Amino acid sequence: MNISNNGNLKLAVQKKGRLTDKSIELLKLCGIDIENYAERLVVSSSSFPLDLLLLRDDDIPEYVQDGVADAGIVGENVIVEKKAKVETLQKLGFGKCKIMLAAPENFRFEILQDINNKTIATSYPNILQTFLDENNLKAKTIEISGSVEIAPALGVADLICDIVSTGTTLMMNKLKKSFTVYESQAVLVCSDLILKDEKKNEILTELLRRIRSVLTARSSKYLMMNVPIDALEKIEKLIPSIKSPTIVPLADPNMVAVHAVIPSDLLWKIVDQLKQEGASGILLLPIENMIL
Ligand code: PRT
Ligand code: ZN
Repeated sequence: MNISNNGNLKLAVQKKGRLTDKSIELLKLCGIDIENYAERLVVSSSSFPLDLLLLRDDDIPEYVQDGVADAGIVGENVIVEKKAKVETLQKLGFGKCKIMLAAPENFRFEILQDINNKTIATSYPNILQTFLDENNLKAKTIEISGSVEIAPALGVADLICDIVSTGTTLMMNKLKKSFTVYESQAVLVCSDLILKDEKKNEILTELLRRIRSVLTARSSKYLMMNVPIDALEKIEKLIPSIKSPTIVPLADPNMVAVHAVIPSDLLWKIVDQLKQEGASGILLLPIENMIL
């Protein structure tokens, strides 16, 4: 069957790069198996009506905008830079990075206005220009497609505006980061054209439902602990769980087991108070999925 009209949802993901493994892993957690994708441009899932299009990330916004792909997973930075007319459905919580201004150590950079009349090298001229306009700044921008961080050392630019994640690249090039121009993460986007196709819309809605379930599960943990019955009321107040906690009787009539779904970072904030109230045997377990 011709892949272009087999009725499957066409989802574009990055072929080989920082977003590839996390995109495939997310789909897997959604029950969408993709096999042998490394050497292929198009792969169909064996467990969901979806064809994966493996593309360079820079091409994804346009492919989705034009409806060649129905949806895509790509960095927000690329969508905004390409000014793509697509709909953002969901932030995905990976591929997080900042586009920042950074300057050589001897550049006096205290206030934003210090960049007025300076030259800035960047791979993101549109995002930078929007930032300059919004802040009433005037600087010259030079577009460079790779290794932006060496531009100041080459004398091509006074400073740079580039993606920063850990900051190691800047440090190695003796650049100091200063202002954040844009914050990005991977997002699921879709084409406006998909609205006309009822069947594909249904598949996309199901994909989005599964993705949201996985993301909710990721940000939650399953807490189990034993607590004295007398302390139950106080302990329940400490746990604003999604549903009221499950209380299970124990052999000791003065104790109960409490099970609750809690936000991942909550336990560390309340653990001392829980212990003070007599909680013991505290276990925190990962949740693989939460059906919404
Ligand atoms: O081949 P293709 O065109 O598909 O890939 P690519 O090389 O253009 O993109 P890739 O795989 O590098 O990045 C894909 C997306 O990941 C980006 O569009 C961002 O949304 C996101 N992302 C997250 C990053 C980073 N973190 C990141 N650190 N993209 C790039 N970097 C680079 C940055 O350009 C700089 O050179 O890493 C360096 C800085 O990293 P640190 O950790 O040293 O600060
Ligand atoms: Zn790219």
